[in-house]
Amino acid sequence: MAEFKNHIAGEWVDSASGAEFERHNPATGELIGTFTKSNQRDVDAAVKSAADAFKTWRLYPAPKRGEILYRVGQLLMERKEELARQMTEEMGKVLAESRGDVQEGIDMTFYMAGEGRRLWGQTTPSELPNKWNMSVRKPLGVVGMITPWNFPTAIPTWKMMPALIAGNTIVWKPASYTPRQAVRLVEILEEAGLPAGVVNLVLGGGEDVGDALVKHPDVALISFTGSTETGTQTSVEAARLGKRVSLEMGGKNAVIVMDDADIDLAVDGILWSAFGTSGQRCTAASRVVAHGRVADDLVHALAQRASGMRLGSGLEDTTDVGPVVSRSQLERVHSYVGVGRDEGAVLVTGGDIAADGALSKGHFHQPTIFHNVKPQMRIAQEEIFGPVMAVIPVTTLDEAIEVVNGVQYGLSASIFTRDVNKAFRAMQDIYTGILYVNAGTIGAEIQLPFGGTKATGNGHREAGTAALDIFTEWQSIYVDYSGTLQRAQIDT
Ligand code: UN1
Repeated sequence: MAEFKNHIAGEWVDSASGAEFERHNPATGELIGTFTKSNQRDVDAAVKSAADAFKTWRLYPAPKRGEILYRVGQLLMERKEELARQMTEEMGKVLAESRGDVQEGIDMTFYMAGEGRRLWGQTTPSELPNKWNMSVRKPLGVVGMITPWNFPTAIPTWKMMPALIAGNTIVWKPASYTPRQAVRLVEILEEAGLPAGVVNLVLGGGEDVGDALVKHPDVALISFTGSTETGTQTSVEAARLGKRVSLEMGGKNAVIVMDDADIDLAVDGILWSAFGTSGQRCTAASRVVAHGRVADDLVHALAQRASGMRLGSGLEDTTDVGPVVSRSQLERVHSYVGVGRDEGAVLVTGGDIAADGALSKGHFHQPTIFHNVKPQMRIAQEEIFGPVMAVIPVTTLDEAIEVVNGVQYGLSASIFTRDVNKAFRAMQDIYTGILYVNAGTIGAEIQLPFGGTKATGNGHREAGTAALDIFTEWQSIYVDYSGTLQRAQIDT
């Protein structure tokens, strides 16, 4: 029997097939645990449980739903350190960043708990006498959540908390690289008093579980974070069933460094954005668009610092960069070094898989920087999702903005400049969902909308109150208390 199980209708249960999968620590190869491996039958049971729970949860007063979420936030706070350590063991990022991930989950949980006492609609005047007009937010029903491994606590809370506060119920398929962290969050929900069946957890792979969830006719909405390829497929499948889909997908985020920038600050911001989480954030900076007058000096400073970064287990205080999540991801990341070389970019630091001593047990890649990259090269166009960065020299701000916008994605971008006019030009002309001035591309806060343009998303935004637009439908209500038939647009 698997150590970690599904959670359906308030019970921890093995999958219908009894199959299992394992997860290993990406830094050491040690076994994290055995997990039940689900298929369509488990999804069917979980959707049924969520649909049953919806009948009562939707009528539970929203402030009371909020009280449960406050308790969830409290438990997350109490267990922050333990959760962060387990996260680092499971997916590799350094401990300080895992703490940040849990903190982001705490912030989102408290933020949405507060929405339980708002969830505002509108009241408007009516064009007719003795008539009342208002709009209210309604839940959709059963929400299917498909979440990634790079933010195993934060991203699930971005979806779960707004969905719950609005009165939806959930079937959740977490990434199969981070199932333990998902189990931990569901344990906390249960402890906080969330009624049985309101959140159901189904562990397993995308082909078995994700696909069944997307195709299930009783799932009203799919909220997905992952690759553009899978997201697009999800959208096509869901369209056939007329279900709502919210997608957060790839990025190819760029930092502009102008010739008037504070270069030391830019170096700090770029390294943090490119190599934090081993480059495995959707918001990671994988392109630096540098003004020609400062490009060489900037690259020199970046290379010097990057080559001194220490690889290792994220649990060690001395580690700057942890492993990437898996062997296949390591191979994929490394293949881009070959691509960059073949395209004629100049490799200035890194470029290799790191396997000295204890590193041989894990999936480590050196922080890697290419210089003199052309905007159309594959390493400047495709999402690598690892510690590989491309520096593209340009001569003007116009050219820099054109390069930033010249990719299929549009999540995050940043500009380092001391010239307020250039900063405002960038804010006006860069077409991304998130933009930073004099900071890197990562570190979005939970109270503003999160998401991107073009192939990064499909128009929805998570976080902030914008998230409520994903997880609710508007109902417009007209109450006529005149006692006579009043005809709108006719009797006015
Ligand atoms: C992600 O990589 O998918 O803005 C999320 C950031 C974090 C969230 C990243 N707050 O970098």
